[in-house]
Amino acid sequence: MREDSDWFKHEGSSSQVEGFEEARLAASAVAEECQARPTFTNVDVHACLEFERQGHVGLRSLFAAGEVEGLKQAVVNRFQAEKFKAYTQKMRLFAEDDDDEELRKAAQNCRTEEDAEKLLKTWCEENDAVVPFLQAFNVHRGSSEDSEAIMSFVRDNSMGKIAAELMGVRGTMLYQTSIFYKEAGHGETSWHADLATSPWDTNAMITCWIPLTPIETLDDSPLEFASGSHRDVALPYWYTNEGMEDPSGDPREYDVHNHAPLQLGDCTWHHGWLFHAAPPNLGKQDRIALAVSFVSVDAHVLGSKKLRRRPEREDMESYSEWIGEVTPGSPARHHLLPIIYES
Ligand SMILES: O=C(O)CCC(=O)C(=O)O
Ligand SMILES: [Fe+2]
Repeated sequence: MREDSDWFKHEGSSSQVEGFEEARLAASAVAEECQARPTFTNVDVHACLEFERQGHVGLRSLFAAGEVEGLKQAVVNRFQAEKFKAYTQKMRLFAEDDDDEELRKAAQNCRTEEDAEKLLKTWCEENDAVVPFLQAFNVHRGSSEDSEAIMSFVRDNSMGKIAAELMGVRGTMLYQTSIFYKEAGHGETSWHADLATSPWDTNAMITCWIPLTPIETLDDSPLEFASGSHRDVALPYWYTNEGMEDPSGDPREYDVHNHAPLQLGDCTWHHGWLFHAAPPNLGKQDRIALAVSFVSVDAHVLGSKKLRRRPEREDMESYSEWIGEVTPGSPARHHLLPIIYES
């Protein structure tokens, strides 16, 4: 045997041995310190890795079920208060998609919730359309008891910090809250990426989707995610909106994943560029969810120069109150975009 093949067994001098011992002690002190102060204080490192790779992660029992019951009550109350707006928002979108000036005017002239509901239902019947869901934005704003309960839920559960840890950013702003109210029989939520509808020039946006009714199976309309699509720069670069309509089909054939069953207290988090959708609500109950979206404190507001495209218009109501009061192309600072976590 050659002498140098035995190198790892050599005893070395006593000072070398002491050096190794010192290094070992130092390494174990670092390990202990890391255990005492882990980098990810709220989120397990595996969850961070899954989010990084797949663009989504399910966090089970993140919230206490009893607290979610309280949140549900506040959300339902806020939805009742915003229902008229939710009907007219849907009609505006249908009118835009179908270039239907008559519907746009009729929606504008509606004065009561009953009239708006009737107009939407009649239009859908006549046009063979199914309402996918009703949506109410920014239900955490305002000084009502219910808005304050929603805002407290976000803060008390350190949601801004969890968002920062999952995205790997130093801080987060609360961008929007959104109720998705899918009555029994309402249709599918089509494939989309949230950042395509938002006025942000960033990769750092995340949404926590909190089901407020139990989701047992696909029939209860959980979110479905095209795993890994948040990293697919080629998809939006080469394809038109129509070409990206179904990322689970040709040409991408993404793995489509959902996190059902989801109990009260469970939630899912998805990246702003991740394609996601939801099947129709075939269950017997209404399906209610609250989506809470965060962006990095360093996120820039989208400018208007040399853009390939502009944000799709679905979420315009959500940011119309502040978009004119921030500097395009700069980090966003506005009282309607509260910084809720900074390390
Ligand atoms: O609840 C839904 O059907 C859609 C939710 C969604 O798209 C979101 O939270 O980003
Ligand atoms: Fe979405």
